[in-house]
Amino acid sequence: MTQQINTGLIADHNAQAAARVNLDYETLGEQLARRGVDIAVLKADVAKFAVAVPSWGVGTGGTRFARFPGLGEPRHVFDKIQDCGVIQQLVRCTPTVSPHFPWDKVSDYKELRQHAEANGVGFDAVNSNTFSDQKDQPLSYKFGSLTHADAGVRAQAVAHNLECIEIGKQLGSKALTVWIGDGANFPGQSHFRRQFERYLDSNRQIYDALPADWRMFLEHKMFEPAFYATVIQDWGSSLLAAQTLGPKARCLVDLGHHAPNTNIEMIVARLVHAQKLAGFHFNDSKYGDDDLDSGSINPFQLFLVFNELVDAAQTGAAEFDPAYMLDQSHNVTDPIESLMTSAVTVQRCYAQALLVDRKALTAYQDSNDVLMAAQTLKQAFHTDVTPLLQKIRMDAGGAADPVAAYRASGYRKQMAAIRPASGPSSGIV
Ligand code: AFD
Ligand code: MN
Ligand code: MN
Repeated sequence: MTQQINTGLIADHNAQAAARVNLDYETLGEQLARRGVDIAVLKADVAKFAVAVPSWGVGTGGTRFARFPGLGEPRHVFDKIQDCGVIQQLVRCTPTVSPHFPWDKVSDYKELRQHAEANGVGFDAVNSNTFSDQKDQPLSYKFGSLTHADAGVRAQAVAHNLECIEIGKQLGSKALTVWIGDGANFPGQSHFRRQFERYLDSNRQIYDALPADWRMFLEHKMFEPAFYATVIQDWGSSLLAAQTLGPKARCLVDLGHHAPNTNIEMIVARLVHAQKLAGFHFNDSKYGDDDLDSGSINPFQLFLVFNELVDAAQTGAAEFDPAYMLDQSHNVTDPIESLMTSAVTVQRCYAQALLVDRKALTAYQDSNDVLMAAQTLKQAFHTDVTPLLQKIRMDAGGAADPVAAYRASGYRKQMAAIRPASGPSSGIV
């Protein structure tokens, strides 16, 4: 296996941190023992947690206004996979990459799979792209794709999704994520019901081509690029579509795809109830689809989402097997640093949610002790599980402090010398 970051450097970094981490871990263990929690059991559980990294996330993103490229950006999917390998090497909770097509198209997928294996990562859900036109594409998606009024455009969009499934099979994926930008920018532009029916009809053809052990993740998004109405704009439309299509279709929740202040954790609870929760695209936002680092704006919301997930797992909710992915765009930070930080943040929220005293919470809920119910959640949220996460990483060969080890490695500088600068470009969405 190719280890991009010198393993000796990580070992030295960890050796310097070991005494402090061990002491903090012991102290945390004592605190948790007083609450009836065995830290060793917690550690074993949290060590199993994994979140996928989006292949597009390791490149520098941009806004509608501009894209300011970073140093040593990946030139192609092989570079992207290598960067994802670095993330996994240091954080040890990101063993898979979610690729996006046609962006990540190659001529030899066996070679790509081997390259991923060599970099210590596998593949997660494949993502299709019918929200932008590609060079040499016969028909345009300007006015929609899977829901386009023209049957020819719909057929082209369906064919692209079928191709994604074929590629995914070769990469070892088990799911296809479908997000479309289709909708309308002006009242009257499209017929709401007919457009939704066309969505179902197109997706039916994709659904029918899914292998038996595959799932189809339907991702809703409130707005953008359609600013008046988006076909799958909310979890209601997504659920309706998933229920119409069948058991393999499920609803994917991207945290940035809701109106500000939406109670996302409650949407999660509803989707669990309906046995239709596909999984997540984690990111954070203040205003819209900001794609900021997970937990950077509202970590409590992320914790509350995990509170629902842990509750669902512990109560044995049916058909409950969510897929976890990051979906972020990094405009002003080093993407590798942001993705590592987010992966650890998501893992942290999972650990904190495991600390909720559920027996006590249920008793407080049933006796209408509102204040203590809220305090029970807060007690878990306020627990600093940093030493637990550090210990898990160090035991697995990762770094006590992934960002510090990454900076010390000089990886970005090395890449800047190999990978040519892409130069400033106009904005992307
Ligand atoms: C979109 C969605 C979706 C998509 C991505 C493309 O979040 O997951 O694949 O952006 O950049 O807003
Ligand atoms: Mn997303
Ligand atoms: Mn998004």
